[in-house]
Amino acid sequence: MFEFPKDFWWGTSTSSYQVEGDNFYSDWWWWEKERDLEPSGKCCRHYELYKQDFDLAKALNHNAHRFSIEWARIEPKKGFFDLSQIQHYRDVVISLRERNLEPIVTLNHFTLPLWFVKEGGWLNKKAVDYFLHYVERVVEGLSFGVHFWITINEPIVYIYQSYFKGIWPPGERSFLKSIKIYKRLVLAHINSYKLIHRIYKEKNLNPPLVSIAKHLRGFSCLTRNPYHKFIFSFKDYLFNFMMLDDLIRNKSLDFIGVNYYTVEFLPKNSLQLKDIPKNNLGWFIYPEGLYSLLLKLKRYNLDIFILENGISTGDDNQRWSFIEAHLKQIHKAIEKKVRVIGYLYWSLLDNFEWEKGFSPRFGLIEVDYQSFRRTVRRSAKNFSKICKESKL
Ligand code: IFM
Repeated sequence: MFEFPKDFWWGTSTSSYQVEGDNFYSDWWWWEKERDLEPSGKCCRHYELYKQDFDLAKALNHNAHRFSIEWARIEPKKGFFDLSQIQHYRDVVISLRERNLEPIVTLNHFTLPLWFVKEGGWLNKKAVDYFLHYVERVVEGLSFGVHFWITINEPIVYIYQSYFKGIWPPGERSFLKSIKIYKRLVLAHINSYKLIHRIYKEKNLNPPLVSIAKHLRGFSCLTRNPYHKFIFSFKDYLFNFMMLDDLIRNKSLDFIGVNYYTVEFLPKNSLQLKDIPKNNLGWFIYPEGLYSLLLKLKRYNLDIFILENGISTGDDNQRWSFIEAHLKQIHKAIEKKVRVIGYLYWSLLDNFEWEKGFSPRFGLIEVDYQSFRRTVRRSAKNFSKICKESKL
């Protein structure tokens, strides 16, 4: 029996662009056409169907839900803030609260308003100011019901895909620009952190808890080869810990938000790898990697919130084993006094997986993209038992 703390947060994560539909003013809407990708279109129609989706989350015994705000809806044109959209997200927060689901709100989950990107995106010297104007409006509007804020989702993944590999908008491939963006995102986070805390203070609200969602990837070296070891410890630092160190040095994290999916092995042709299972996107399934990372995070002496962990698979039994195995590793870490406070599965619904379109199926709930009908998967029902009793 694996018992989790009584006040543990249990639930799922989503992001606006990946579920809402019709995000006309976002950079991705333009990018899909630019690169001839599968269009996100109506997506899961979650923008209209969110109450029905939250009913399902409540029925599945969740007590928390992470979602993101689409900046391009709030500010579709530079300097024009659409109050009806702020009202929409206020209603989302109210709906979650009515169902006893703790809202965990992400301010930026990869997508940006097209006007911002056309003005140079994060490379523009005024980018951080633009972001802060948006953050201020949203936090002013939603502070009444939100305690947990995530400023930026997976900043290093964003930099890698958008400025290094060039497969996400704006499609740049430049090491120098990647470094510039890194600095901008760090600044955007630190300033947002201060701004959010200031707004809560001015309103005499309890201090919020602010963090980022840090994608952590396991790096596991299967040889004693010192060159391999060096490469991996460097990658581990660059991808996993460099930004956390920067943000913690600047006292701008109230807890650590972790997204964990997979691990990289070296050497890539090792015979041992044939026994390690993969998801249907070819990512290794390696729950032990999460355990090692959690132990490494212990040095920061902060609470840790697993904000994403999930699998794309056509086999729902495999999804369930994935969840179970990761929860066991989290439990093991808690026994080692790592302060994990919650677990959110990615994702509540099947959704739009960026350049891969709709074929990956990450959801606890299946979405029929013709009828928009939702079907609760067996894994969701199994997970709901854990959420109810806080034990496995
Ligand atoms: O779908 C993404 C999400 O947007 C960010 N984290 C990883 C997920 C699965 O790839």
